[in-house]
Amino acid sequence: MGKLSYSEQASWKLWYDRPASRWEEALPVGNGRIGGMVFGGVHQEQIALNEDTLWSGFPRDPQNYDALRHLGPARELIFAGKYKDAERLIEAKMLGRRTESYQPLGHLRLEQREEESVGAYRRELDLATGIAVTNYRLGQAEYAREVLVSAVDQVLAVHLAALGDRPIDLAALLDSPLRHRAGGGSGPACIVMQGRAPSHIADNYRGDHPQSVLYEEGLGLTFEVHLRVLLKGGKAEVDDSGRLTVQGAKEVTLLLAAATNFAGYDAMPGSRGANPAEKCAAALDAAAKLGYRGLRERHAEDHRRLFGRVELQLGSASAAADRAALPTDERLVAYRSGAEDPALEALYFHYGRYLLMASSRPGTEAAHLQGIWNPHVQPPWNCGYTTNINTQVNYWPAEVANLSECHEPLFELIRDLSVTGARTARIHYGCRGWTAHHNVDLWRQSTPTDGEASWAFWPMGGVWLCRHLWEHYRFAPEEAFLRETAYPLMKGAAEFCRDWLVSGPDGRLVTAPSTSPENKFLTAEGEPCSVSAGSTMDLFLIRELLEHAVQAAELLGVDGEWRQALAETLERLAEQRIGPDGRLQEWSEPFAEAEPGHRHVSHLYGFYPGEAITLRQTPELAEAVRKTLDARIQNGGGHTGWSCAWLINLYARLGEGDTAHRFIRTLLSRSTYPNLFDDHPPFQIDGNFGGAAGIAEMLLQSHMDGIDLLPALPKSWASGRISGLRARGGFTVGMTWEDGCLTSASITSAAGGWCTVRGLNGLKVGLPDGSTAADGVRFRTVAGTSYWIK
Ligand code: FUC
Repeated sequence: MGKLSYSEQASWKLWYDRPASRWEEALPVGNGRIGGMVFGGVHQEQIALNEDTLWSGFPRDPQNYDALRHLGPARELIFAGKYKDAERLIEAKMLGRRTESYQPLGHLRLEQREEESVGAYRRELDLATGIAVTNYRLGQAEYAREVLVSAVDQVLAVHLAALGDRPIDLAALLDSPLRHRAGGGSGPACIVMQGRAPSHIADNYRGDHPQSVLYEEGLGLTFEVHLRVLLKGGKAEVDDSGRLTVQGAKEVTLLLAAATNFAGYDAMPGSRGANPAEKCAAALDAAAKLGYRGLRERHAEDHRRLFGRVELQLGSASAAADRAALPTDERLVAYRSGAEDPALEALYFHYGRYLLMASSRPGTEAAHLQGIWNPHVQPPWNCGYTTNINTQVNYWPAEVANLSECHEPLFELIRDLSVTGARTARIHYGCRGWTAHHNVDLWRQSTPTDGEASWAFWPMGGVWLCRHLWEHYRFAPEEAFLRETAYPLMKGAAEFCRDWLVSGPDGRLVTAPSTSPENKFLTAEGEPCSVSAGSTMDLFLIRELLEHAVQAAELLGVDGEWRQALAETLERLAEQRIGPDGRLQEWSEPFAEAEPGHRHVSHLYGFYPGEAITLRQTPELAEAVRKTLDARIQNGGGHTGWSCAWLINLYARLGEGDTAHRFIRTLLSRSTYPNLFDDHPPFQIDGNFGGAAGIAEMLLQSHMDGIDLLPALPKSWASGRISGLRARGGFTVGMTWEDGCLTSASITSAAGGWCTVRGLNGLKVGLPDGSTAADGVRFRTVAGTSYWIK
């Protein structure tokens, strides 16, 4: 990345003129594993901490050994049209236990002298460097405090410097809402906090209810947080309670390491040599040798390597600089009351990329409902992996927004689920292959949870997740990944689908019991019910996975007979239907919806993220999608953050840039906190990721056998430029546009192969032999070559 101009730098910052007064105003930092929420307080600073393996629970067997006995009877009830009875049977006999909860680690708290007045205050998060900075004046002295979490060196670092000759005096301490004790560590300048996570959380109230937080002896994870101080001048000491005081320093660096005794989803905590104390000490020893400057440099370089791949500017640079002069919370308020601010929308896109980098890096746990940031012992929805929409939305931007390696933790999760889910497939359903349901936790629970069938009974979680493996391969076509990682997992999930499908009354293959995530229809008696046969989403998911598995097997030249068997299953698989009202039916019957404005639009899966329906190849079905969307929205659909973000992506695929943009406005105005976190409500990070993916989808699509440039450009983004977006086939794309028209573009091929570009607006693709390719004309690319469009 070249040197940034001032306006560009400013447009990559969130900034505020006062400290955060609540968690949702604090600024997130993270390295995929350790997360911090920086409040930017002056006399009292707090950084809320997280570590991504700190969950309640321990490995146990969640299978319901009774479930299988009831599968046959449930199917009979469904095919006899007794849907409500089938639902009751499932809820009584075929479900499982709730998943565990992601836990907060605690706080690093800093205190500075209270007696002096504060001035010249500013706190910011620089997305381009991954550093949160708080500047302030206390009395006559100016202070600058920086916070970063290094992915290279696995520590959180706080650096405080005073300008002029004022010495720094401060106190630092660690605490946690979990059971813990803190005290001095080895050496005068160390604090160690040791604690335990609950062995089980029995209910997910919104808010903390201590009576359902269990600490059973010898069960549950333990954690350690170690803090070490490096000083320039002055002295430090720690008292028995673990309070560290620094006096008279010129510069202070606090290094914090955190770890748990997590030893894998399938091993008791502390086994396999997992030792959090050693891990923390090793990270701090190495970081202390580097010192703050060394750490900062290595962090900034690593951060820029990923973040700097994509640049987006919407609207003019001068307008962006004007808007960025306002504190981000005030800017959001102005936007909410109607101000045009394309640069804020671009900032939201960059923030989505930043958040993915900060919450999901190779070797870490995948990003869950809150990424890695969570202050609650009993978080909303356990802060888990909800795989009937939310977990997947988190990763929608991963490939297109050029953060392919941040996708990897999801693949590890899928790999684990293929193991636990093979038991569930066999024990719950008598099927081969593997399955996962709607909620997954650190322990890779693959069974249904307890609760209602409408959400808990959904054995399609693994099928949807497999789409991510195939997409990763399409964006970066590397055969080794396909052969070693993607294909075996896809094959197992496809194997489950084949066994799971049954012949319906008309002889076509359907799923039964089947639900359409979280929505209900009205039975003939007018009762809301979730269970029937062959929901549209199930059919889309299974068709897509089987087709991908066939293609993958062909590419790899393996499993000829099995491929044939899949092709036969595909022949017999039931199809989605258009209802009498012209909408895509959500269920196999044209049932009335119990909630016509439901937030899930599961039956549109085949349009986005799937591509069974496209504007060009199946225009009639695309029209049914449009009608379905219109009806949902008229009835209040899209009301949660992620649901609104899904609409952005769907309208982008419909080529309706202005409507997509209207939902960007809705997302930012209605579902966004001052720190730009998505407000589901409450905080849920999928809206951030889905929104970022939607912005990319408006500018570039590559799901229709070629690359579509600016397929859904709204009027409000009349001019702009982007570089570094990725397209399927291994291409990287840059574009500039003015007055709503493409003015130049470039396409770089990583893997060679054929390429077709559309949306050229009269421009041509220049080829190495001096000839050109026009809109929609296929040309062969050479790996490592860039093609200019002028
Ligand atoms: C599903 C969604 C909710 C929420 C929850 C975590 O249940 O329907 O809106 O996102 O997951």
